[in-house]
Amino acid sequence: MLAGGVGGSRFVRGLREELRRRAARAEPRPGASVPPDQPTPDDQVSVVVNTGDDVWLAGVRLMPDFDSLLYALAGVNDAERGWGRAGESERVAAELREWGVGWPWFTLGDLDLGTHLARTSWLREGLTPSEIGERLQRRWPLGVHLLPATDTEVDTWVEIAEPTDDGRRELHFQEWWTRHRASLPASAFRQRNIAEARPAPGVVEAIQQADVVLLAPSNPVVSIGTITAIPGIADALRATEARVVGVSPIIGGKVVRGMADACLAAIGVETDAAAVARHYGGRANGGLLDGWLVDEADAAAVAALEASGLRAHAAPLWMRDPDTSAAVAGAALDLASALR
Ligand code: GDP
Ligand code: FO1
Ligand code: CA
Repeated sequence: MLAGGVGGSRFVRGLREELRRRAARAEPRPGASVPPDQPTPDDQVSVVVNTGDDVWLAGVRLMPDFDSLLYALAGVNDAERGWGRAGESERVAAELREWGVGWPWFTLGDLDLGTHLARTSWLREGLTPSEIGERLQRRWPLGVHLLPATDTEVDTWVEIAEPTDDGRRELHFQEWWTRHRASLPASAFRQRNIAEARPAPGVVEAIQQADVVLLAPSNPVVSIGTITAIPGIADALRATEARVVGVSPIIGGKVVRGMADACLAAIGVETDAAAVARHYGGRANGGLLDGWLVDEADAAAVAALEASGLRAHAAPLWMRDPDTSAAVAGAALDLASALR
């Protein structure tokens, strides 16, 4: 699976749940079934995680989407906020504000800072982000394997149409997204070092060896778009023998959560489930997708998508809880099976 933070977390948790249920159903012998609290084997699902949101701040390296997935799969996330740890405190952040270190509008929670300090310490010892990712996920039985998309720093910078009061035309994605809530019209997104970036070890192999590749209902521009901009990843998607199925993050012409519409507008793509599918493109025409899952509210788009050579299907796509999230993942797997 290719994934960003919030949409990615909900979908990955749904997929993990759906696979556990399918494994339990497939094992009819009493007493031998997979207990529901047992994780599926870690090598069954590989999640290729967006690294474009990553940033150096207050001397530490943040990997927000990786951490969102890590915390959500471990069950230690702040579900309401969508980022950071549950039961978080902010004593260090208050001190950093007093010192004028970091961004006053960006809070590094105390528990979360532990992760950033560990990561930064390991980076200084010479470990790569993907090696560090292995260490971080060893702490909890996640039931899936998380892989940063690349070990190269590819932080996303946003070119804004009008300069800021202090004359800047480019902001780090986190400043544009968090401080300005994506309200400054953007003219372009650029990932630093993207031309020199290489997929992290295991990423291309995971895509090549997959039974199914799923594009989570994540931000098509700054989450999925950053992953597929890493040289080698789009080629691996086009070449894999697996079916590639995407899940729409847009329902009824609106983003479900967040501000992805501001990102789509900047690259001239309508906030519309079918428009995002056309943006990804069909593999038959050099694009990325074999199949596209839309919400039932967008069922009218299915026929037109199919006429354009992409297999599409409508199913409920709101992920509110474990059941609805598992159902979305199940619908994506079913669509992939129907395409074989
Ligand atoms: P981020 O990194 O935190 O921005 O999260 P992602 O990139 O993984 O996903 C953001 C996208 O998830 C948004 O554009 C939302 O529209 C989408 N999303 C969030 N919740 C749902 C849901 O319940 N269903 C669907 N289909 N999409 C969702
Ligand atoms: N989002 C906010 O809206 N405000 C914050 O202060 C904030 C802090 C933060 C710290 C660590 C981290 O991993 C994520 C954090 N986020 C915060 C979320 C993050 O800015 C974005 O929502 C994602 O990068 C977009 O996916
Ligand atoms: Ca993100």
